[in-house]
Amino acid sequence: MSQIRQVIILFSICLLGTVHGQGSFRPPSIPAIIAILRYQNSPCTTDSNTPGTCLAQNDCLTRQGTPDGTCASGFASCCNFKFTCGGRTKENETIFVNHLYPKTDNGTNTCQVTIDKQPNVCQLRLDFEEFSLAQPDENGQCTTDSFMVRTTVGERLPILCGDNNAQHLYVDMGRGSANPVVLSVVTNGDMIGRKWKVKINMIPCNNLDMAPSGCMQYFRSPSAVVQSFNYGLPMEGRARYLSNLRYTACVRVEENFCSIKWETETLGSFSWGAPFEGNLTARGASGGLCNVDDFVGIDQGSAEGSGPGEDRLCGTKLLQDDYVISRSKPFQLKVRSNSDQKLNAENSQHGKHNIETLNNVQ
Ligand SMILES: [Ca+2]
Repeated sequence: MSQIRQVIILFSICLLGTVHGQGSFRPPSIPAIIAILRYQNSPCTTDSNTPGTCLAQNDCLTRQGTPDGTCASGFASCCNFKFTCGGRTKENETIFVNHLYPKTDNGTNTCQVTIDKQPNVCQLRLDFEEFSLAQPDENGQCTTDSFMVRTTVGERLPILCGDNNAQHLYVDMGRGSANPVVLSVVTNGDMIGRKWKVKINMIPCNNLDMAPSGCMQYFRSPSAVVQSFNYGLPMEGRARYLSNLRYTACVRVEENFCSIKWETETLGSFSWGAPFEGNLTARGASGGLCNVDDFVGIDQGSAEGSGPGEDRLCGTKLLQDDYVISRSKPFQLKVRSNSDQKLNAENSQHGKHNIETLNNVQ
């Protein structure tokens, strides 16, 4: 079979040589033949910066792909099999993009793809390499645009919108279930151009890469930046973060590490729920004071890293010095927001942005 394909590729190249050579037949050089035979069907990167397959141009078109850049030292096409609206896959590392990617899409549309479950796959990891949808409304809800994950097992995942570049999600696929996971992006109106590029990784059951149960986000390095969805600069009269959130971000506990320090990257990069204290010298609130609105949960959190600490933090600062130390394992950050964003919007709250570092404290 592969020999037949090689013959077809060589024939295609000869034909192209004839056309471009304006009638004078120029056989491909020996290095060209070697390059084509060596690289055909191998992975390449398209000009759109997505994974492609190296094929002779005619072969790419026959297989419903789009030639998008070159490979095999320029003798063949990097064939782009774009996975977009209406697609269905069971392949690892598939990349879901908007219809016109790398250009933006606008208008009203529903774009849906289906990921079939393989028997040995238990989780998906979705990496938002690019993600730009309309901002949430004044209630913090994704009413203009929304990104949804539908699954029949595990926790319900939040509906997302706004800017979420570099964010990720873990999706539970269950062990026995054969039900697929459906990703859908619903957009409304022509106000903005939308763009997304979501890498879909399939994680085998019992694999070390699996996120612990209940962790919708999982950070596996000793230091990482943990942002709320749609984190960004404050917007006057709008809350950037989403309402109705209930999820947990987890950090892997490294060997011999006893505590975790959650620290804001810059002063004022934490603003989550009442009280709305504009004075940065003021203390952030904790404990029962946070029950009235949105909060983040860190078990046994305190500035000293000792004692019972607090498990709920809120306001415009993390405790008194914008950091919290916790010795409670596993290392988790629970994120909660209610359905009422009126006061959050009036105070232009923008979310949370933490750098976490681990301390090797005995
Ligand atoms: Ca709220």
